[in-house]
Amino acid sequence: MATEAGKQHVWDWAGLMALPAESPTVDLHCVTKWSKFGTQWQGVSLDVVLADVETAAEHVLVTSYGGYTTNIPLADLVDGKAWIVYGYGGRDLAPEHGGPARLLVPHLYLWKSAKWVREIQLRQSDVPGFWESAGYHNYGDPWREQRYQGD
Ligand SMILES: Nc1nc2c(c(=O)[nH]1)N[C@H]1C(S)=C(S)[C@@H](COP(=O)(O)O)O[C@H]1N2
Ligand SMILES: [Mo]
Repeated sequence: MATEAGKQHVWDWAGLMALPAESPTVDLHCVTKWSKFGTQWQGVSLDVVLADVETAAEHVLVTSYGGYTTNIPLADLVDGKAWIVYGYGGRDLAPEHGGPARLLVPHLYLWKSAKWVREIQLRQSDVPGFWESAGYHNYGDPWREQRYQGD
C-alpha cells in the first residue's frame, strides 16, 4: 500500500487489523459547504502505517479501488493528522462511505479522504488527482476555503 522507487510495503486485512487502532473524533468539511462535526472513526494512524517506510518523498498520490485518485503532501498525512479508517461510530465502515477502508484526512476538504483506498504512492514530484485535475484546488484547506484553483 506504500511504495517508493519500486519498493512496496503491503498490508493484508489481518496485517492492518494487527496494527494499533485509534478512535479519532473529528469534524469533516465538504467542498459543497456543509460540515459534519464530531464524527467518530476507528482506524490506524498513518504514522503507524508509515513507521517503517524510509523516504525522501514529499508528495503522495492516493489511489482507490475503482481508480479514484487524490494528491496530498506527505506532511499532511503524518503527525497525527490522517488515518486509514475501517470503522465509523463503532460499526464496520459502510461500503458507500469507503468500506472496507478509506483514508481520513479531516483537516483538508473531504475529497482528499479517498474511499476504498488501495495504494499510497510516495513521490518526489506532485501530480494532480481526479478532482485536482478537474479544477479543484491542489491543496484544499477548508479554513482558507481553497475549493477551486485560484482560491
Ligand atoms: N474512491 C473515492 N473516494 C472518494 C470519492 C470518490 O468518488 N471515490 N469522492 C470524494 C468526495 S468528492 C467526497 S465529498 C467524499 C464523500 O465521502 P462520503 O461518501 O463518505 O460522504 O469522498 C471522497 N472520496
Ligand atoms: Mo465531494
